[in-house]
Amino acid sequence: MPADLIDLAPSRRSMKEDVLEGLTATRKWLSPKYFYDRQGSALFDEICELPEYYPTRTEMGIMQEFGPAIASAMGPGSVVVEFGSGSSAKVRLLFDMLTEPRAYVPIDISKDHLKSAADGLADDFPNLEVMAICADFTGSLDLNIRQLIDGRLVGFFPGSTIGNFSSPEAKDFLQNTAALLGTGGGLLIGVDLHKDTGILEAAYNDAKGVTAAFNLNILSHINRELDANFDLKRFRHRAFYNPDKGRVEMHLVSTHDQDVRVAETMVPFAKGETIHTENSYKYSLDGFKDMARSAGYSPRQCWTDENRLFSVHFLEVA
Ligand code: AVJ
Repeated sequence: MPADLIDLAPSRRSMKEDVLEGLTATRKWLSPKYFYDRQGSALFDEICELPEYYPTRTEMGIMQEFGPAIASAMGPGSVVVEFGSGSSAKVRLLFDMLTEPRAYVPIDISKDHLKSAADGLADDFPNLEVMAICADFTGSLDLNIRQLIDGRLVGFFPGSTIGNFSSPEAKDFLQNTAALLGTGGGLLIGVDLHKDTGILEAAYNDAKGVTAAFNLNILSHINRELDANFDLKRFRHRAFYNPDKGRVEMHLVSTHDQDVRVAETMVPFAKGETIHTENSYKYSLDGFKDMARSAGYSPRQCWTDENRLFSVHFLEVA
């Protein structure tokens, strides 16, 4: 049976406003949410398989190793709400270990990808009610899931997607999810940890160039969606660790002086000027727990791999 889909996708107009705001700023930037068109979502799935990209494999290892403890923290009969579900690969691991999960509510901005992932999951778990929601989960989610489905709401936010947010944004996100999940609700969240710069920089500069293609694809997405004329051969991928900010930054560097048209606006680039496309913040275990507390959660348990590369936390709405 195909999954239900509720479409709250943001309009084209808001993408245009966002993109032009970023590209007309003194230091140009784009929101990483625009990486994820069909092609970008597929490239991200490819990144997750790369030997240099440790987060996916490490997080899945943690979930497998501590499966029984995670399942008992989440409890039986839960409604799993996934923020930024993508291909829904990790949640399969979760459904294999949970006791009688009641429903799955994947929320993602990429509609086609969301629909096919939700249908696949509904096929493979016939007892599970699947209700997909196409929406931008970075906004305050004006959604009453409890009205749609009953059961304990447990959020799932794997992959250290929270790393894309600055600390006020991360705190906002946690506050919004706590409100959405409600008293008694929980959140299982993957958080990437501080580590050696060499490991971090390799993870965002893979030898096959998949991360570079993923970064550049944001320009194709803008070309198609906003009738722009970026020449992808005139931009280059750059990623590095910024130790002062505790984050990996990705940029697109203009290799020439050039003018690019985006909708009706001409955007000038100097040679060497960059568009800042992503931040990926890294945390300490205590730093993350402190933030969770300040946002209205009680940290209950956390699990890591033996090299302390990555962490998975279970929080309860306080
Ligand atoms: C999905 C935001 C967790 O920051 O590691 C992977 C995205 N960017 N390679 C990350 C990403 C470049 C990823 N997150």
